[in-house]
Amino acid sequence: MIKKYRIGQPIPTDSVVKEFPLSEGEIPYFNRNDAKKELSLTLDKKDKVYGLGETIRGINKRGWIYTSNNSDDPNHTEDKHSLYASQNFFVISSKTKELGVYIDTPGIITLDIGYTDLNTLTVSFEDFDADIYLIEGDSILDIVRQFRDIIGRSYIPPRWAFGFGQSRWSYMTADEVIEVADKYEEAGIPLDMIYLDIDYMEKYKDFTVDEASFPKFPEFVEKMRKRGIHLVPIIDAGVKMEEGYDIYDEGVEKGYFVKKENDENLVAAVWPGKVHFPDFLNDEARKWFGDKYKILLDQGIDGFWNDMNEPAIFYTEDHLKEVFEAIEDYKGKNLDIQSFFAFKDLVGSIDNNEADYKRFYHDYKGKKIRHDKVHNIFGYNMTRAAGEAFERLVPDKRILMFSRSSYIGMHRYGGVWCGDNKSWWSHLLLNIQQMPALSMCGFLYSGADIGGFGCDTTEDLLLRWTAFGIFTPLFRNHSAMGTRRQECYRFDSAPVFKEFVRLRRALIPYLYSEYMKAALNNEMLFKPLCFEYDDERSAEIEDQLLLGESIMLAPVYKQNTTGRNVYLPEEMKLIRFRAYDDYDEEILGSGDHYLRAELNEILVFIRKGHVLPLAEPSKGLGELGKDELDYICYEAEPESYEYYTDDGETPLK
Ligand code: MIG
Repeated sequence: MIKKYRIGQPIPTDSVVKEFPLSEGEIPYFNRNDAKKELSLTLDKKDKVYGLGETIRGINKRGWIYTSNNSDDPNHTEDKHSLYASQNFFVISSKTKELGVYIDTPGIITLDIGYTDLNTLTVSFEDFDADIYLIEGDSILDIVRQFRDIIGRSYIPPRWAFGFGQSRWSYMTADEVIEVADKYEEAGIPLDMIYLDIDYMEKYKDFTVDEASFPKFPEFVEKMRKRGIHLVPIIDAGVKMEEGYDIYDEGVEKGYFVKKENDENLVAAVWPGKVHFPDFLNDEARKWFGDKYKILLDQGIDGFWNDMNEPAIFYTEDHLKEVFEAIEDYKGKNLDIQSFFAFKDLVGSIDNNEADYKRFYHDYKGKKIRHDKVHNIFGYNMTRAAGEAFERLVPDKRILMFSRSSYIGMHRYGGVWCGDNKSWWSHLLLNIQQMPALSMCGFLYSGADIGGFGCDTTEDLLLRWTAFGIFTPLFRNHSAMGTRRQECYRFDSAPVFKEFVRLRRALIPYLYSEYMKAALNNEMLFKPLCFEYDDERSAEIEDQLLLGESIMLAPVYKQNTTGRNVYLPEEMKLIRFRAYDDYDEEILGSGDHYLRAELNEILVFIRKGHVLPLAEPSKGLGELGKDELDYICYEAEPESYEYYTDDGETPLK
């Protein structure tokens, strides 16, 4: 049962698609403090808190402060409070009750979940305006189902998007892209997409292609398609200021860019140099920007990733001017220690400066609204621009779409990648822990940069991360400029990567089927063990996941280990894969096990009464009937598996 309460006058986010009558009276469960703009409740010692989508830290969110304030911060360390997303849905779970809470506000909120006081959960608001949805149900899964029902169906990608993608910031030329494809081919590792990062563009101008480095682009796209590879270009939020660049000229003329108080367009700087930001919150501007995707669709492109849409700002012209003026003041003065630090802060906080988000306005639903009040729905609306455009422009085709910044509601238009992680073992664990929270919030087509984006990867980290990545819908190896190259063919373990990616291919019928069932029935794709098993041990397992109805995963995420401890809440069948057709199996009783997993092995646990369908890798990406599959069963018959398949291409009504 869902009840909707309202505090103040919330700015709508369009995240909830069902109409609800407002419940009157006090908000149950919570203490409301208008002076402090807070809602709080007491947690029982045993209560667990799950959700919040893409954040740092573990699966149970207790013991930290999370701030919903979409941020471009490439240091995803434990001390942070915000990443790129605001997904304000969580479930409080205990033996006696389950309560789902969705706090719908586009502004900044802070969730203190047992940080200040171990047993108090406090939500504080910058503006005390929000719709609060309280969801009661029999189980966490029931609550999630109800929640997902009111926010609308998750984005459905084309089936080919379940393939394997290689990315790098950046492949600079068409020749470099061809080389990647060639090397993968030589190594026998299947590759389905190559991502184009910002350098494919002409001077970082959205929807342009650099003629010199990517000549005859449509033909190139077609040539790669014939090899089975989709090129997936990046789109950035900022539009380069350059007269004669049609998108800039049109945006200026039609007034589609965000404006300052004095009605001038905001001038910020990102990769293209000076940019204006489209006002994605304005219906007309959103439609206009969305239509621009056609420029690349017409050249054969069928997938995109939207970046820098928090929005990331290197500097604004106005703030930079202020900084330079202040520096003038410092000049010639003898800097005492206080002023030295003030000076250092001044210069160090030019990018993504909070004050800059208060300098510009949106024309949103007929009102002029300052950006910081709607900050968290900016990236969402950029991706919505694309998603709505695809429905108009290519109604018969699914388009791959995922975004860096997100808010609930965006899950209807695309997935997310988890931003600029690092080549750290701890970030492999973070990836594992983010997946179920993303599932709760409807972001099913998601994944992290495999191998790590920042820092130099190591061969063993890339192996272990790929061994987990073969299970995430978005399966992409990506890394930053200046870091060690991490394409799989560069390592002695190329033959192992080959078997891993082939195993992924073999798993696609299962992954796709489970994905589609999750999308169509509002189920979670990745679940913590305790969402299905109610023993106390399961409640504390944060490094194993259930994936779909049939399997449990226990990835290895520590360096220099050839195995790990695995907890089984019930008897299961362990499949130790070395290749899709080379594995051994073993029945394991419930309880604790230390299990060997060498660098070339992937452990999959089949639940009792369940079935894992597999395809021959060469066929995995195609539309396959039930009788074309192999099955690994544990006390079940192949027939008992509910298999979903379709053409993988036609959008669902
Ligand atoms: O400021 O386009 O998260 O995936 O490679 C960095 C370059 C901008 C951030 C994205 C990353 C991408 C990079 N971008």
